[in-house]
Amino acid sequence: MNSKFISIEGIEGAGKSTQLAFIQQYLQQQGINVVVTREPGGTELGEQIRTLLLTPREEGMSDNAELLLMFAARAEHVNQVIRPALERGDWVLCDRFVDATFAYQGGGRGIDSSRIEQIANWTLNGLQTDLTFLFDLPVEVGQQRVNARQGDNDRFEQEKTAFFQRIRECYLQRAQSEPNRLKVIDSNQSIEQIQLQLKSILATMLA
Ligand code: Z5A
Repeated sequence: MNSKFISIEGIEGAGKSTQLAFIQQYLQQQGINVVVTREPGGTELGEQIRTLLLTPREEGMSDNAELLLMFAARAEHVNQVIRPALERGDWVLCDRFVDATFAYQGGGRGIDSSRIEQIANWTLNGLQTDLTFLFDLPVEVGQQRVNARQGDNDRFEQEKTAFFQRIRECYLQRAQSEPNRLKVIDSNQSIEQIQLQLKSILATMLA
């Protein structure tokens, strides 16, 4: 079986982390070697950049600095982890990839998507996911789930509802324009119902 690159996306609280373990386990049961990783992060440098990006800072961070840090972490991640794994024939399961940048820095922050596209072309050299699960749910539901968790909010979680609305819309638009790659999962269902849907999409991919 040829290697495949799968990512999972969604607004905060959409249930990505919850379903990541399920997808990993399902693929492993099919005899597939899966490399599980995340963005921003996935390498030593990338994890340091993640801390810079997520830690709230009094002086703030410019939108361009945020965008370029996302791609700096991603360039390292692609070179050190994702491409080598795909070349070995492993599958890669990544918690967020470039769709997140279009949604958060594009939709959320308002950076022109053509600028993001330029940097993506330059740093990724054509790499794109084979399949992306978009966990979709109303922003208020995601926020309630996140608020019910313990711990401080990170720099993104401190943003207002309108920011996440724009992100959700941008994700859904991308899914509409690339329906074969981006599969929308209604995440306002039970964990078990979602898993049935995931299983059916993965089984089709494996067939
Ligand atoms: N970011 C960016 O701006 N640009 C980029 O290019 C990239 C990232 C790559 C970190 O991402 C931040 O980086 C992110 C976007 C930005 N900021 N935000 N927001 P992250 O993925 O590490 O962080 P996150 O989105 O904040 O993850 P999260 O809050 O952990 O969400 P989640 O993984 O989707 O949710 P979860 O932990 O699986 O579930 C949340 C809670 O809901 C939990 O208590 C679950 O038990 C519960 N849950 C899950 N599913 C259900 C269902 N079906 N019903 C009821 N309850 C559920």
